[in-house]
Amino acid sequence: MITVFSQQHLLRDARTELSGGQLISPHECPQRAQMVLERVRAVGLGEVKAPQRFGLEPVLRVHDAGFVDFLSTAWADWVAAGNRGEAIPDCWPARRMSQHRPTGIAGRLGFYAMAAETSITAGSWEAAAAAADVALSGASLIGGGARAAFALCRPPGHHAARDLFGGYCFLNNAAIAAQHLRDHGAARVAILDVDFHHGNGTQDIFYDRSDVLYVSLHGDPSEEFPYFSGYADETGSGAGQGYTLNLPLPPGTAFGTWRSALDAALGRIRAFSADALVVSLGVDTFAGDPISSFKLQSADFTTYGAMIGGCALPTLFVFEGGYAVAEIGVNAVNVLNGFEDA
Ligand code: Q9C
Ligand code: ZN
Repeated sequence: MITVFSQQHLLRDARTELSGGQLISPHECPQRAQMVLERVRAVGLGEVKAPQRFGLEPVLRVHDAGFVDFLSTAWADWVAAGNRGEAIPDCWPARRMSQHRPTGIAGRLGFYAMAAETSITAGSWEAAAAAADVALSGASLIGGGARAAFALCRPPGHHAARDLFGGYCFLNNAAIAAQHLRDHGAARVAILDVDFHHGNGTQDIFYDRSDVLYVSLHGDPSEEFPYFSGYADETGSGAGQGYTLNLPLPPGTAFGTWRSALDAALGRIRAFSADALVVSLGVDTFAGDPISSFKLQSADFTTYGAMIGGCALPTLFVFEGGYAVAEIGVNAVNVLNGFEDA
């Protein structure tokens, strides 16, 4: 399968991540994508192509214009306001507070953030925009008849909602790709999110729609980030009722339990009779992941790739999380090899 990849991801290289009361070196680092690219080449997965440029129009099909404007100017505004460190929000529109959008940069940071670990830096916007182009290029390969494609993008996207960034995400690459498929002939698109974390952003974007099914396996939010989204009773609203399926799993879940949940997820996807499948491919379910608590082994990624291949749908893999950097390439590419051998 073709891999779409842009060197522009290197522009997202923050110095800080707020973690455990300290500013640490971010888990979501440039080396992640380089390791996956290296493995794609080592196993001869297929051609590696640069993305086409799509501009903002397909991004604005999914994201709020004020939010996109904020992301594209936040770093300049933060520096102009005299701040010396990276841009980190420190105040939110919490319960019973006003939902007015502030004018100053510190207020707008809190207004558009869903978490505080995703420092905004010089180049973050440019990298996020390139990641969306990578996902869109992958979508257009699928739309053009390819059986599968791999959008090797970073920063990741599934925590980014219509007007929220955080969880290492700025633009929702998978949602932008799914909407692009809808806008170019696919009547029904299924999204399968296998990242360890719940994709609150993707769920939110499609929550009231029946044309895009969202199905996620993830760490139970009562214990795991993003804490306030991903519960089993979130099933969609209005026309979208029944078109969101959350399968939260307890910390420590190993492959036996996880694959049963994947079977249930794939059953729902088959019943939906989608025209295309978008997989939010996070490999932070790996036993060695430093911020997650599932227990998948590297060989399990091959096994579940084959299970996804069994759906026989045109499939776009969009890269999301995974922070065990030494094993990230093997784990991600094992899914793709398992898929192709199915
Ligand atoms: N102290 C993705 O996998 N919380 N995002 C980390 C570590 C944020 C994960 C807590 C995790 C975000 C795309
Ligand atoms: Zn994750």
